[in-house]
Amino acid sequence: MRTRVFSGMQPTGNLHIGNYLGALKNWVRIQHDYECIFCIVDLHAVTVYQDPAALRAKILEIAALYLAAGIDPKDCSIMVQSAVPAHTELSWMLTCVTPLGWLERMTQFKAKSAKQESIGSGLLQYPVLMAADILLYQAGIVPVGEDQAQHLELTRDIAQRFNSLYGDTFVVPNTSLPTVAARVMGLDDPTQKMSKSATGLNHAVGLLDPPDKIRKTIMRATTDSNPAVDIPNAGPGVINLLSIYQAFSGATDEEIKAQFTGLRYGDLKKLVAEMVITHLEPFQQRYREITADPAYLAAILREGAERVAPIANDTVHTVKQRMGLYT
Ligand code: ATP
Ligand code: LTN
Repeated sequence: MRTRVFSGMQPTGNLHIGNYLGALKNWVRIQHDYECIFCIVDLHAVTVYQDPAALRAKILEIAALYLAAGIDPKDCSIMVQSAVPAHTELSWMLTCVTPLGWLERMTQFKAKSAKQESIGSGLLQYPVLMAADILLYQAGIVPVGEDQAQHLELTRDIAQRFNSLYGDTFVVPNTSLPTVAARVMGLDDPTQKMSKSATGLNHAVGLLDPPDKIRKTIMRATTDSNPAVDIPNAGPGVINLLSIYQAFSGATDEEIKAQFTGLRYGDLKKLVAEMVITHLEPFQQRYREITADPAYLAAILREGAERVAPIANDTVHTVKQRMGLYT
């Protein structure tokens, strides 16, 4: 049996090049080597309030973006989390083996709860639901960006704790991070992770941004007070631009050093902008084609859910038996 891969994205905000380089690009790279499930995690999205009509539209947008990036629905399952009720069911069982202290320590919880006036308890439970997503399918590999590494460690801890309490039940998954651009930083502030919930005008390059907007955002990116690229002494803004270029181009560290050392920042930004635009143009073309056929998209999501539901239901059944629940 091929090792199973599971990963997902929240249908919130606009997907950006951080989501692409940190996660989506790697999904496409490994999709034929493993049995892959790529999820749109709408139940995670509602841990903070979402406008219902906007959420419904976003779910389809994310599915179309997965396909536009090159995910092959013949070989991979693309599915919406809430279409498979086993996610919520397993989440409860895992909640009961997860100490509160483990959840309160999560940096994403601390950061997101600091921004809200009133915190829904779903925000605290968020990583348990994520563990359920992964453990439900006995996934061995989870390709994500670096910001999710702590949640993956927690998933491993929850799996191990369940296994030691109730007997070997779950595969303990491994995290797979990209070697370049595992954490793309905000272009307006390279000390902050590029994030779809950030509001700054020049913060992110959206995957659906038109070329002019991409050029503008990158040309305005924060650098440092040096005039030109000097790699060992470059500040975080310059390093960020170089790694965006490297991840899109596939160049080695040596090639990047040779190409960019001594280049003025204005010229560096022009090259980065053109590299990003060259990659996003065909992607955006495919996106337009896919969204022109909503029935096709709906069929893919239905097939995805139908394909994975038996695996998920099987795991829930085993977990119930192990815990002594009524089956
Ligand atoms: P939000 O800011 O709304 O929490 P996000 O931009 O972090 O959203 P998610 O849906 O949480 O996006 O993440 C989807 C995937 O993209 C995850 O695998 C995550 O690790 C990855 N990712 C998100 N931001 C970045 C980034 N700046 N650099 C690299 N990978 C990222
Ligand atoms: N929390 C993740 C999204 C997510 C996920 C998952 C990623 C939910 N369930 C399971 C990998 C595996 C995020 O990127 N914010």
